Amino acid sequence: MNSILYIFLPCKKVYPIGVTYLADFIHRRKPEVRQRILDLSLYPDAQRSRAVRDAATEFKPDLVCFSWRDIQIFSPHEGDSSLEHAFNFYFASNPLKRIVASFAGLQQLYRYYSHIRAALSYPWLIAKEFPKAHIMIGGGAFTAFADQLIQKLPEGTIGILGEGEDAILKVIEGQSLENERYILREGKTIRKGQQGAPALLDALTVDLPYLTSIFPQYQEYAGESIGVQSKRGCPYDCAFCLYPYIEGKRVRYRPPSMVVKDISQHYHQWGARRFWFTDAQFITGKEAYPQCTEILERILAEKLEIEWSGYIRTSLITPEMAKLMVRSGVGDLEVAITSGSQEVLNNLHMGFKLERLYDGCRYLAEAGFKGKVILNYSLNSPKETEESLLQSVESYKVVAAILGEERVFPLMFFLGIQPNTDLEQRLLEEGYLSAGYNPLMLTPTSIRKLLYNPAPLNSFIAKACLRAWERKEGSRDPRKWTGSLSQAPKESGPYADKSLIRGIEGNSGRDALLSLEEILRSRQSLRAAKDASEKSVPTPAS
Ligand code: B12
Ligand code: SF4
Repeated sequence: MNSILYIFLPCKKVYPIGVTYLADFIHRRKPEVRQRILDLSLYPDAQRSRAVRDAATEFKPDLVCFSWRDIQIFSPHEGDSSLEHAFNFYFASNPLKRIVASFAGLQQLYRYYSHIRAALSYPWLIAKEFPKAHIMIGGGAFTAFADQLIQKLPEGTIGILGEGEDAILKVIEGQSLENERYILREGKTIRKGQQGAPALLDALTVDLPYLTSIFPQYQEYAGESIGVQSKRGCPYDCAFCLYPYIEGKRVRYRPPSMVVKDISQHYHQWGARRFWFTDAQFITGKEAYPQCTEILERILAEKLEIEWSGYIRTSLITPEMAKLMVRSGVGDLEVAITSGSQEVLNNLHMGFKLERLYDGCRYLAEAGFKGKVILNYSLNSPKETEESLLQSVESYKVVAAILGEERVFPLMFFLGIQPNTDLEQRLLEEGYLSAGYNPLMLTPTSIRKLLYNPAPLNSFIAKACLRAWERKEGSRDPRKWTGSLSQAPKESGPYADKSLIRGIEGNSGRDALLSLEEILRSRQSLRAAKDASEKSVPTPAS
């Protein structure tokens, strides 16, 4: 095989880092292979089929590699209006609101299914109109839902779970895929492979001039946050998280010099100033300190005036790391505190102590951190009680006291149940989910289950959220954004995940937590009053 066309399936605009790494890897091993990248997100819906057809006609690929990043539409967080509609539909006391929400929900369901149908139509277009081309597919969304999606793809499509470098190389060299995580449908039979030793990342660095030549749409990403991967794998076990399933538990590091070379090339050649470490976790543990430290030191030494972010375990930030982070341009951070109760955290196997998380925030504050912190709470996790909910409210107050209230934005990020996670397994065992359920099939009942917020705490958590969202509707937080948020052009939004901005702009998460506190306290006083009156009623024995 001598030519590969990579097609990044449409999603909200985000730099298609996965396909750039794949194309770069193949180019280093097989420079004679012609390659092209087509990013469908940059076309309006109606022009996408045509863009696929034109690219395939002109480029005549032997292999078409589809990259499917996102499927999720019903996001479990308040930055996405679907959560609000779902809560209104299930919990609003005003019937009119329920009706309005049901229409909005139907529209969203329609968009969700159309999005999946459209994404599937492009591999079918290739299979029908270019039958000689081989088809492969991979990416985060494909990995998450491979069992379901492979059934809907043309027969013979080679699906790859997780990283794809070695698998694509093997396909173009005509080698067996037995040691790769492939999935393939032959009629009604599904064949799967197990990955042998995962690739080491010691030689991975992007040849930017080459990439520029095969990705003519790159200019669209000039002002956007560019993804850079510094390691693969996460050793933790957080019950709801799919990342170790996608990337593996063993952490593989890229040499810091190569990571910073990537950043520096994008900085000097494309003018990029904002970067996102796409690692499942930037600081995976104490073993990662030398690599993380060297990356940040090199950013400083090369005088790269950038702003960067990524998923960071605040509990692992030391005073030295905090100083380096701030000096090298750390921007806004998203911190998954999840709960203010250590017991709830332990039950989810989160592997950190709240006290260490607070310490990390303290070190950041002492180092002069000026960004925003989005504090994700997954209220109503297993083992949640009224008391633990109050501890979550307290934990927000602690972080706000350390970093300053104007910097801390709690966000209600309910647990979304994902396939192949420990949480899914537990809920199947408990009978909350039924065996063989289809995670892509959304109905009012399944959405209610998959946005994990079970009884008995569900109704007043929903009430607190709805109360807060209602109050903030149309209103904007008067405070000016700082850090990355103020520097980006208005229409594109600064933070890499734009949907989250909606949640933090009105700081409705803070309101939701405070409303929850109010509701819980009034329940407590009602209970206390009831207990007191019961005690004061004379009984025959007294
Ligand atoms: C970093 C990250 C983000 C960052 C991105 C920042 C940036 N500027 O890039 C932020 C925080 C913004 C983000 C946001 C979201 N994300 Co995100 N994100 C990730 C994360 C952790 C890494 C993705 C990444 O870039 N990896 C590094 C690159 C190199 O890997 P890659 O792109 O996956 O490509 C490799 C393989 O997938 C494979 N591959 C890719 N394509 C192909 C094609 C072929 C043919 C083959 C063979 C292989 C192959 O090979 C590549 C190289 O090895 C993943 C989880 C994970 N650990 O993978 C989730 C993940 C991709 N995100 C996910 C989602 C849902 C989202 C959101 C939609 C969440 C939301 N509801 O708001 C948003 C919106 C994204 C958007 N389009 O704007 C889901 C997607 C699965 C799903 N349910 O659809 C994931 C898998 C997390 C999860 N829930 O499990 N995300
Ligand atoms: S939530 Fe973060 S630390 Fe936990 S397993 Fe997932 S990536 Fe790792």
